[in-house]
Amino acid sequence: MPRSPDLLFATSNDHKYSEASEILGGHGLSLGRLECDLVEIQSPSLSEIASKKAADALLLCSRPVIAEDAGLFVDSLNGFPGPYSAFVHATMGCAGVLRAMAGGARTASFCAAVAYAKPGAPAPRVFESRVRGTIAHGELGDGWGYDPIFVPEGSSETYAQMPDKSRVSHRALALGMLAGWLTRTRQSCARSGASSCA
Ligand code: ITT
Repeated sequence: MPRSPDLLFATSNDHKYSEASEILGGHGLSLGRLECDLVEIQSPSLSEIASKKAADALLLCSRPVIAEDAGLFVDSLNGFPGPYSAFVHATMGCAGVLRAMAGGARTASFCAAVAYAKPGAPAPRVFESRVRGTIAHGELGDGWGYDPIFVPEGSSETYAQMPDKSRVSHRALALGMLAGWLTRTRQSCARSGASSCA
C-alpha cells in the first residue's frame, strides 16, 4: 500500500505545489496536495494570512498541513503589491507593476510565510522568509507570476531565467526552515518516546 505523504499543501496554485514538492523532497519529506481555494483574510501580514489558511485547511483534512502566503514588495511603491500580489498579477500582470514603478528605485523583496498546522497543536507554526533583489526593466525569461521581473540579490538573472530558482527562492528558504524544525522536533520526540510528535 502506498505510504501517505508526510504533509499536505493546501493551495490552489499548481506552480507553488510543484516547487514545494521539489524543495521538501530535497529535505526527505513527501508532500501531498489538498486542492482547495481557501478564503483569504485581509491583512498586511503574510504570516497572519498563511496562519488562517493553514488553520482552515486543518479543519478540512485533519492531517498535518501547510499553507503559504507569498508576495512581492516593491520599495518604491511602499511595499505594493505585497499581500495583494495574486490579485494584482491577475489584473495588471508584471507589465502593470513595471508601469507603476517607472522611474522609481528598483529594489524589492520577495517574501513568503509558510504556516504548518497539525491536529492537537494550539496554533499553526509560521516560518517567514525574505529574499532581497531588484525589479528588471522588462520581462525576462519564461516563468509564472512575477518570476520574469524579479532578480534576486547575487544573481544577474530573473527567477524565470534561473535553472536553480528552487534552491534559492523565498519559498526554498521558508520551507527549508520548516523542514529543519520538523526533522529536529521529530528526532527529539522519537528520543523521548513521546506518542504525539510534530
Ligand atoms: P494559494 O493562496 O491558493 O496558495 P495563490 O496563487 O493565491 O495560491 P498567494 O495568495 O500566496 O498564492 O499569492 C501570491 C501571488 O504572488 C501568486 O499568485 C503569484 O502571482 C505571486 N507569486 C508568489 N510566489 C511566486 C513565485 O515564486 N514566483 C512568481 N510569482 C509568485
